[in-house]
Order: sequence, then structure tokens, then C-alpha cells
Amino acid sequence: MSKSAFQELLANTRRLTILTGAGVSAESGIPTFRGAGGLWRTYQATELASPQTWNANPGLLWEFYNYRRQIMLDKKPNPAHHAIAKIEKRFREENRQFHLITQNIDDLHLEAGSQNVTRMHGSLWLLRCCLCSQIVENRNVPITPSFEGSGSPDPKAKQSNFQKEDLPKCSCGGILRPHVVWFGESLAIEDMEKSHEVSRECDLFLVVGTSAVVYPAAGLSVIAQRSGAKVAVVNLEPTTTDQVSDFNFQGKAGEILPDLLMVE
Ligand code: BV8
Ligand code: ZN
Repeated sequence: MSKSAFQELLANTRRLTILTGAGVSAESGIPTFRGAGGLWRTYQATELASPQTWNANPGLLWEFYNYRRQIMLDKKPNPAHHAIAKIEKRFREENRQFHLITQNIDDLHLEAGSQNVTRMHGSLWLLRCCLCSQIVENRNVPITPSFEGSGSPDPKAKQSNFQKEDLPKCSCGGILRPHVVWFGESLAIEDMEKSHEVSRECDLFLVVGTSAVVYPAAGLSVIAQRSGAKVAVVNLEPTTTDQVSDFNFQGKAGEILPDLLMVE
């Protein structure tokens, strides 16, 4: 189906839900997971992001996240993030429902002005105490002075050897970890419930820049489609979501979305 058919549908949509993945931040210069950028040193990002790695070597995992926080310092929202924030504003002004579900932890959607956002996998800028579970915002780069200059993705970079005293601490004395969802960890129940609700109840479900490999996020488009929503995909490449999609727009999100959502 064509762009004009999509735009006709968008004009008559009462409830719009958008799901984004790493591809929406690619044009901001942030490496995606499964592209070439998915490697850090000799590890796949998906191998590192696990409680097993944390328990075995919290210093290595903090090096990885310290690096990802560091590369965010000069990154900005791109036209895809701005288009999504603008269509939300239009829906709010026209009393129509909008919700954004993102798998990304870079917070660029918030920086672009998106408000109704569920960050299913957490945030690079939130830390959680392993002892008292307190969640704190923390924008220190490096995360602690011991991590100054650490985190190089170069496979030949010297292996980290951080001690507990090098790691960030909570006011209660506990060690602070990134407040992100690792593989094998459950999502926050309120995020799961909200994501399911807005996928079930929308008329139009727009999926932008995700390889649809990671669950439960990858299952949301099926929930939307089964609940009667139309599904649209914006991606550089074919993904499994195409099996349930009514519309498919191949290309860069930053180039497609401002025109597709008519928020030039
Ligand atoms: C869980 C945070 C219950 C950390 C991340 C079935 C049901 C339930 C669980 C599972 C299941 N099957 C398998 C599992 C386990 C696992 C899973 O899904 N594994 C995968 C690898 C098979 N899921 C979990 O563990 C989840 N937990 O379900 O709890 C449970 C509990 C115990 C045991 C079992 C189940 C937790 C998953 C969350 C993991 N955390 N991130 C961090 O970021 O460091 S996931 C990580 O991958 C990122 O969040 C990322 O967003 C996400 C998904 O990747 P994408 O965003 O899609 O990025 P990717 O690079 O893959 O693709 C980019 C796409 O963009 C590409 O298609 C590309 O073509 C496109 N693109 C690129 N440039 C552009 C573009 N498109 C448009 N424009 C461009 N310019
Ligand atoms: Zn604490």
C-alpha cells in the first residue's frame, strides 16, 4: 500500500502507537546492535548485556556502559526523533491518543521533546542500587574517576581490572548498576503492561528501526495486528515484522518520517 494511503489512514487515526529500536538513532551517529557497530572489543553487545557478565565482571560492564555514555556526549536527536515528537504534539493538540515505546536507552526521544514514552529497556542515564534498589539519575562521564579514558572498543584495548571501590556507589553504600534491562532479565511490570495496552488499543502501529529480534518488544506488532490495528514499518531492510505489516517504507527513518508523518 502507498504513502498516500498511509497518510489518509494517519489523518483518521484516533490512537497512534510507535515502537522504535536502534535504527531510529543510527542517523544521530549511534551504532546499532546488529550492524557492524554491534561489536565492542571482541564482544557482541548482546553477550555483554547480561546479569551473568555483571556478576562475573562488573568493571567490564561498567567500562562498556561508560563508553556508551561517553559517545552520547556529542550526539543529538535526528529528524526521525523530531518527527516523532512533532506528530505526538499534533495528536495532543487534536485530542487524539499517542504513545511511544522505545527499546533504546539513549534518551534521544526525550531530548527531542517526546513525552508519552515507555523506555522498555531503561536508560543509560539512570542507575539502580544493587542493595536498596533506589533509582538515581546520573550523568557523570566518566562514571567514576577510575574510568577516566577507559572503555575503548578496540579489541586490543587492555582488559579492565576494576575493583569494587572503583564502581559507583549509592548513598546506602551499595554498588550502582545501569538501570537497563539485560538479556534474561524481566522488563519492569508497568512497562510491560503499558506496552501491551497501547499495542492492543491503537488503530495504527508504526514500527521504526528495529530488527524485531528481541522479545518481548518484537511481539508487540503481532499484538497490535491481532487487535485490529494497521501496522506500518520503516526500516532499511526487511524484518519479520513485514509478515504482519500493511505498509512498508524502506529507507532511512530520518529521511522518511518527516514527509510520511506530514510534519516537515
Ligand atoms: C525477557 C538494553 C522475560 C541493554 C536490551 C521470547 C519471549 C521472552 C524472552 C525471550 C524470547 N526469546 C528470547 C528471549 C530472551 C531475550 C531475547 O529476546 N533474546 C534475543 C536475542 C533472541 N529477551 C530477553 O531476555 C528480555 N527479557 O523477555 O524477560 C524472561 C526472563 C528470563 C528468561 C527468559 C525471558 C530482555 C530483552 C532486553 C535486552 N536489553 N537493551 C543495552 O542496550 O545495553 S536489547 C537491545 O537490543 C537494545 O535495547 C536494542 O534496542 C534491542 C533490539 O535491537 P534493535 O533496537 O532492533 O537494534 P538492531 O541493531 O537489532 O536493529 C536495528 C534495525 O534498524 C535494523 O533492522 C536496521 O535495518 C534498522 N536501521 C538501521 N539504520 C536505520 C534503520 N532503520 C531506519 N533508518 C535507519 N537509518
Ligand atoms: Zn542503595
